[in-house]
Amino acid sequence: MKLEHIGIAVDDAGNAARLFETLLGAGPYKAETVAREGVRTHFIAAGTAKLELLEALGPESPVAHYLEKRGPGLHHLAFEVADIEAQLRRLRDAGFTPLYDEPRPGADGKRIFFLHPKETQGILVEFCQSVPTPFDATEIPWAEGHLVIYERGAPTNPALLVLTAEPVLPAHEALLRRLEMQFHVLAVAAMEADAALAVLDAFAVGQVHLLGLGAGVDAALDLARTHPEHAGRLVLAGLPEGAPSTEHATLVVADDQNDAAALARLRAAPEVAVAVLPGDVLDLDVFVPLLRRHLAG
Ligand code: CMX
Repeated sequence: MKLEHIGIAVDDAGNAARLFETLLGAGPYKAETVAREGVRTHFIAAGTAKLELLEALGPESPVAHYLEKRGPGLHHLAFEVADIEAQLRRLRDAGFTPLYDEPRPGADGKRIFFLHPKETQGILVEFCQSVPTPFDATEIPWAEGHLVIYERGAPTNPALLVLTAEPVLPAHEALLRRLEMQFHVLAVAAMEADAALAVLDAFAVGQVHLLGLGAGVDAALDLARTHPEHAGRLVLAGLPEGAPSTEHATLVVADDQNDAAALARLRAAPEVAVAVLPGDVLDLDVFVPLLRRHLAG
């Protein structure tokens, strides 16, 4: 079980978004209307949890009642569980009265139910379970065939091009779901710089950060070297075969099985930082914060 988000009732979402942008350095990465709950939600990434700004859609919305009684403020805490039906049954058996008989669809691809604050120390508590939305793909013609591109996250976020040698899904689905909170992610299985350029063209993106995964690290480096004007900062999950770019701040994330001499050479290169993770390079709880920190500059 983990704290998934903190709901905050707001009377002016624009003002609240600006406030959190000032406080945290990042505003909402997506907005979504949940008509059944009478709210419009705005999600902000906040470390391992999210903030959910809640605007009332009309006077009958629970959030409108809340604002009327208490003004803007902490509205609820939401905990993610693996099996929401089991959680509802367990709490009912323990004597609680969940607000719904069955979990309902909520924002952000979740099924949710609530416990009334009178049963939970004055705090409205939500339980939720992710029902991930399917990934839509865009195909663009390329060479003899086509490229399959997965686009996630708000186009207003910094763009991040993910290059991988293997098909993007299902191997990297969990990673993309984490990255979409802060980035406009374009992910493609492509190994040539020209293919990557075709993707940028198709999505009308000028400059991107680059994330190379596995054999995709050399594709990322190749794009940075051949078209430096398109590349922002680089994250390479794996050791490149070629020399790193001398112009772009690059983070190489390697595992502790990698060749020590190759790591030492990379460490000595200008603009390159190296992180060595024990075991799995793509341990998301470690990898994603490292990537975010590096891309934030
Ligand atoms: N946190 C803490 N206390 C709250 C509260 C909240 N979010 N909402 C209401 N209360 C308190 C009120 O202050 C009031 O306290 P007092 O009796 O001491 O004055 C009491 O609970 C009853 O308030 P009410 O306005 O009469 O509210 P209701 O009992 O009619 O409804 C609730 C409260 C929790 C059942 C209703 O807000 C609800 O159904 N909430 C769940 C749905 C929801 O909030 N959806 C929006 C979010 C959706 C999403 O995240 O996707």
